[in-house]
Amino acid sequence: MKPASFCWLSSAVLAAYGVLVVANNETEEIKDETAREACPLRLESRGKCEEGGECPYQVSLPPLTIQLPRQLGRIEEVFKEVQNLKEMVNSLKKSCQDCKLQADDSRDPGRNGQLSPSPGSLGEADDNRVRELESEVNKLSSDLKNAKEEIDLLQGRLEKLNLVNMNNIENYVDSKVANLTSVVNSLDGKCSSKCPIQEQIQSRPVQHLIYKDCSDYYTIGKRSSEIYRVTPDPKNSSFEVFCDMETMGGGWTVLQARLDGSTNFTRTWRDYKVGFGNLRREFWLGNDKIHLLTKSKEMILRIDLEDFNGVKLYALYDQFYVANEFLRYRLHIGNYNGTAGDALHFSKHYNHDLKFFTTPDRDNDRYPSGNCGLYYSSGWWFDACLSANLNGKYYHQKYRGVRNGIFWGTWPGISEAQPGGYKSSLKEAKMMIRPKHFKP
Ligand SMILES: *[C@@H]1O[C@H](CO)[C@@H](O)[C@H](O)[C@H]1NC(C)=O
Ligand SMILES: *[C@@H]1O[C@H](CO)[C@@H](O)[C@H](O)[C@H]1NC(C)=O
Ligand SMILES: *[C@@H]1O[C@H](CO)[C@@H](O)[C@H](O)[C@H]1NC(C)=O
Ligand SMILES: *[C@@H]1O[C@H](CO)[C@@H](O)[C@H](O)[C@H]1NC(C)=O
Ligand SMILES: *[C@@H]1O[C@H](CO)[C@@H](O)[C@H](O)[C@H]1NC(C)=O
Ligand SMILES: [Ca+2]
Repeated sequence: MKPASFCWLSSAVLAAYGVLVVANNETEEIKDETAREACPLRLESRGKCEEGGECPYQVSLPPLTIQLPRQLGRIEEVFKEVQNLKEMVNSLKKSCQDCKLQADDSRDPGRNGQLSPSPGSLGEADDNRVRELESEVNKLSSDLKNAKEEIDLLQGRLEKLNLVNMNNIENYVDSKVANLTSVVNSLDGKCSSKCPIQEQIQSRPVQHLIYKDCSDYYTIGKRSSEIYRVTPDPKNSSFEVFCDMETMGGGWTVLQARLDGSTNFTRTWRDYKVGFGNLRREFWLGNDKIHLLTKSKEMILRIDLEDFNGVKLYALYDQFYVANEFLRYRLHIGNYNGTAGDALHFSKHYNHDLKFFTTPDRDNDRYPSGNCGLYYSSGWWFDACLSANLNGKYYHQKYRGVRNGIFWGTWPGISEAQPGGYKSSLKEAKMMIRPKHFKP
């Protein structure tokens, strides 16, 4: 199943980006395990600059064959290669210009009587050739960039598709087991004193149950908001989470909570990966755990927010998925509903959907000249940079300077200028998820 999807993806990409010249037989190329890494462009220095003559560097570009590696993860390397090519062409251009200047310098009248072709015109020809090359490489580079973005997207979808299929079966088995437990639990209540064999039945199945998230605890009758142990992926470890069994019917697994500034959220990639804080107060559950929870079932996200005036609003997204670490915990978020406004899709330029996770020590954002995580003291799915940042600094009152507080860009009045340039931060924030098809 896996190889088939790979091939489908590869040929889809190859078909879509036919601009790239693919060597010989496409199908053979796809099967080829080893992606060629050699740089197809050769830049050769041919000794010293000839007097007033041609540029001593030679580029051999054709047949300009760029191979899309079979392993999609390698596309990034190819992209880098093309960047290198581009830089090489740039430096080539520079050295040709230098060469031309040198040539001009050495064109002293009477220095020697040799009749040489006008260096000026030759230099221009060189320039033109280089410019052509440059634009070709630029085009190639942007094609490849598009391909890369498309692949990232497809890869995310593919990952989910596979999981959906796999989880259909897992969910079916799990729901059967959950049903069994609830039956056992209800039996349990009925025959408390009699039934000598009852104790045997009582404890056994419960031990073997797998609770993937808080909604499973809700299903077996748990109604108190508490810490529970969940196992979203039976092949992976189990861990503790805080379950909200009250909001909108309950069954919510809480991913993040802010309420009093007791936990510092300016943290490293490693900290955001494994999680930090206190599950009963302020915490980040951890990106690996969030990934496991969101790949286990189709999840919806609820965000509850409160400001210092006691205004409480919420945002609901009908899909929420966080990719794995290899895909830099990319965020996938669905349609909005709620009262707080859709700050995660604020505008075309501020959109947190499909963005990678960035921390002060790991820059995956879309801001080219700096690290949004460092600037805004947070780990988040930064764009360039933000219209929402729920992991910002905790401020107990209004603050000035960089807007690095807990921020939701569609909060009523948030963008209105305040006297003295003060900004307000949110007082409480909470992010939690629940299976899409869960009915409390
Ligand atoms: C090219 O691919 C086709 C289809 O898979 C295959 O039948 C053919 O043998 C290949 N040709 C070469 C030269 O490898
Ligand atoms: C458990 O399964 C039985 C039989 O399939 C069904 O009648 C019952 O409603 C189920 N209970 C729950 C809690 O899903
Ligand atoms: C939070 O941690 C960061 C990084 O370790 C540190 O620079 C900052 O001072 C801490 N903030 C508080 C309020 O302790
Ligand atoms: C468990 O999940 C983590 C986080 O996604 C992953 O890195 C790890 O490889 C998984 N382990 C197993 C045994 O699947
Ligand atoms: C948003 O939620 C409300 C309340 O649950 C519901 O009535 C409404 O249809 C939803 N709107 C959309 C667009 O889903
Ligand atoms: Ca950056």
